[in-house]
This record gives sequence, C-alpha cells and structure tokens, in this order.
Amino acid sequence: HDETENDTGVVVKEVVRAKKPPLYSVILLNDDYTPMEFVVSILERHFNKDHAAATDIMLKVHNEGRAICGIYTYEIAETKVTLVTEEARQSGHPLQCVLERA
Ligand code: NFA
Repeated sequence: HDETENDTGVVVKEVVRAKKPPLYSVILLNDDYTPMEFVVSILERHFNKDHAAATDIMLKVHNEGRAICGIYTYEIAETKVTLVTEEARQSGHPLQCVLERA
C-alpha cells in the first residue's frame, strides 16, 4: 500500500501489487534408451522429489511421453534444462528436457 498527497491536497491511498513473473514448466520427454533409474535420480537431485514422487513422474513420462517436473521462473527453469541436459549427455543418455510457458 502507498499513501500519496496529490496537488489538490487530497491524500490518495492506492494498493501497489507486485506483478507476478511469468512461469515456465520444465518437462521431461520419453525416449527408448535412458535407464529408468537415471531419470528417477535426475528428478530427486534436480527437482527436489522424494523417491516415490520421482518414480511416479518417471513412469508418467515413460507411459505418456512427457510430464511436468516443476514450474519455475525463467532463469531457474532454463538453468535446470541446461544442467539436466548436460548430465544426460555426460552419462551418454539421450534424455531430453524442455521448457514451456506454464
Ligand atoms: N523409456 C525409458 C526406458 O524404457 C525410460 C524413460 C523414462 C526414459 C522417462 C526417459 C524418460 N528405459
């Protein structure tokens, strides 16, 4: 909230709202080669999931082709895509991780 006095001497109260930043979903895509346990480990370490939640998301990707792993502001989402993709390539897996406007 903010209180300002305008040039007629009237005190004006206005509500100042923080603008919500745009949000982005980080999505994992299925492939035929990445091991299930590698995907579970990625979800535990990069997306703060416990083992049961990570397993559920991995199986959703496996069965439906894709699943949302988390929703973040742009910089955080883009960093997760970069780190997950780099780790997959380092490990020799084709796992794909992409961004979508939420
Ligand atoms: N489809 C992969 C397999 O059968 C597992 C997988 C799940 C890959 C989620 C990528 C994402 N080994």
